[in-house]
Amino acid sequence: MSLKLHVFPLSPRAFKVMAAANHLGVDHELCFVDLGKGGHKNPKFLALNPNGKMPVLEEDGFVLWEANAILGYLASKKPQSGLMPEDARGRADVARWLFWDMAHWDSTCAIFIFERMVKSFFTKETPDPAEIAKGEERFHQFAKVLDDHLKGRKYVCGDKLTIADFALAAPLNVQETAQYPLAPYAEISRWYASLTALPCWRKTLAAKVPAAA
Ligand SMILES: N[C@@H](CCC(=O)N[C@@H](CS)C(=O)NCC(=O)O)C(=O)O
Repeated sequence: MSLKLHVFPLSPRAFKVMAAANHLGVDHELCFVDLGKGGHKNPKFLALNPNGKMPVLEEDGFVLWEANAILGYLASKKPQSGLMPEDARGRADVARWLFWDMAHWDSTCAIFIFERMVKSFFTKETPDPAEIAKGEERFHQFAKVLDDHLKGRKYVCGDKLTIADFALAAPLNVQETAQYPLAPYAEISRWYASLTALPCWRKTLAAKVPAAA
């Protein structure tokens, strides 16, 4: 198969690209990057992404890293899907939320994921209360923006599902363990529940971890 996704599937950043590929019906092969065993630090992987981070897309010599860029590339393969709108304002709206994700949301969720999941998974360290406090302050700042925005909208960019939904909702898959302070944000919970009903979401959550590449 010519399109490969190099992923550590437990990560929301991997999930978003895997789920979008499944939703779009883009044929792909999953290549397991074992972060626990330094699979992102070996020369073969660093030749794909010198940042030493997954996910990475590889297709016939074309290599793309940054999950949200990968989302855009996958959507461009199936324009009829509407995951990336065709009009300029629609595209700008999606871009806005992808940039917002990278500027604010992803890194805020990552604090909880690192403190409450990565540490216990890899180093058995306990969460740092100062980091959690910083995460909570930032989470309330940005979750309120997203929650207010979702009022009256089915999806982040309106009535239609777009890659912005995949980008922003993926970290919520691990909400039970990450324990984001989500309780006040009913619109986010309503929107996230609608995404978990998508067949691609369920299929991707159930995906088995592939063998190491
Ligand atoms: N902005 C990048 C972040 C990628 C990233 O940080 N991936 C993490 C896992 S979620 C990783 O590979 N970390 C390995 C490391 O930093 O050592 C994206 O969205 O693709």
